[in-house]
Amino acid sequence: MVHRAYPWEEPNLDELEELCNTAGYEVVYRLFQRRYPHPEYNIGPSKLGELKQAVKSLGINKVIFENELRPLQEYNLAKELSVEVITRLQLILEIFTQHASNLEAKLQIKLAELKYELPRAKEKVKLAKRGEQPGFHGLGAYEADVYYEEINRRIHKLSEKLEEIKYKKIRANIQRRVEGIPIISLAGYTNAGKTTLFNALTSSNSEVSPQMFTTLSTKRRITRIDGKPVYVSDTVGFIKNVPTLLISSFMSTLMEIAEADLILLVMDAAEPIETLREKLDASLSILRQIGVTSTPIILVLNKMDIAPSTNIETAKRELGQSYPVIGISAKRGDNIDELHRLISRFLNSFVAFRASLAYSDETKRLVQQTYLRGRVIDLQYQDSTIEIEAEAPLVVAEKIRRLTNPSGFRIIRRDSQQ
Ligand SMILES: Nc1nc2c(ncn2[C@@H]2O[C@H](COP(=O)(O)OP(=O)(O)O)[C@@H](O)[C@H]2O)c(=O)[nH]1
Ligand SMILES: [Mg+2]
Repeated sequence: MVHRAYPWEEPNLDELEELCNTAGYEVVYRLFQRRYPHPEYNIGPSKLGELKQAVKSLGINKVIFENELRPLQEYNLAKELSVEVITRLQLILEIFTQHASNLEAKLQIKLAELKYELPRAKEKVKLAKRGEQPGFHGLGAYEADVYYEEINRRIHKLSEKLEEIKYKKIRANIQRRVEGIPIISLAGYTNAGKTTLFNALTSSNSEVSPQMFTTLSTKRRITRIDGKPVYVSDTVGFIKNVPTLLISSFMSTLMEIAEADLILLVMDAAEPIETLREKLDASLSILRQIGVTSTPIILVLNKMDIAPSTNIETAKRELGQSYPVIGISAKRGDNIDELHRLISRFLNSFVAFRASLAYSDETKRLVQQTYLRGRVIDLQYQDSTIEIEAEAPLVVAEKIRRLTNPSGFRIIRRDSQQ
């Protein structure tokens, strides 16, 4: 990994390493340099010498730059180092690709790749004509303008296709609802322990990072919680400072979280409490952006085995009012049974409630869900609200509670097991 920073910038190699691990790479060498970008190599020539040495002696097969590189720099580096050189942006694209679970996300990622390539296309072809290098294979056979036009044409085609599939996506969603198996999504920052928890919950033994290829296994498995089938889905981690070009593909890769019946927001409780607070705020804001307005959320404070107990206590005190909070160690299996019970309570218990809901599409959907999955006792359309009395699974009732203001929701009876 390489980070060439301006004199006023701080090293960002720790974060880059987390991303490398998530993508399935093992990091064996770090290089940091403060200087203005060198026109030919980005890093300075003497640092290039050090890097070249390291690539040889450690048998490195890919070099990842924190910085964006111009095609000329990318070409020169690949030529000097004889290995592929990619940037943070391309690394993030690899992570998205591993996690893209639906057609729309896959196309969004392809689109981002092409948009990244377009302004670089002509120069890359010209460079490739000087001789093939890692990352520049085959390009030399093109004419620069032809290659550019080809990419441009594919961008337009993809954009059209993305419009088309919006409708299909809605149908797929309905199909799953009919199937009626609830989905639990694991959300949270990279490195929080989502994959470890995914494995603990589905008790499978697929590898977890930092080993290679963690993320290549299936991201959604069916398992049983309290005897009933549920889908558990290991989603792409939240990433700090996603490059603007990648926002759409990031959002659509995350979109499967919005389909969930229950979200486990996994936090690394071993981090300083300030970081925890910041990441939690950022996580909730990302969830809102992808349309999670009413889905129930359980806060899972992971790495309890190494976290200061004050962190867990503080989080429980500060957040216990708004969310169920549970401390676990996914790695050691501590409190996993507790978590099972908590999940089961959300998925399997029924509550009877009265609620007063403002008219909206979301309201309509929730009333429909209450009809499908619960029992509506009384329903009245008022001028500006729908008054509903019903019995429904806690996940549905919780959605309704989160849509109403505190005075508009009242539980009549809870824990009537079905
Ligand atoms: N000490 C400790 N480490 C953990 C725990 N859960 C996960 N880890 C480690 O944290 C790192 C990231 O875990 P991973 O599941 O890949 O995180 P993800 O990026 O959220 O999927 C790995 O090195 C795990 O072994 C835990 O409960 N305790
Ligand atoms: Mg993971």
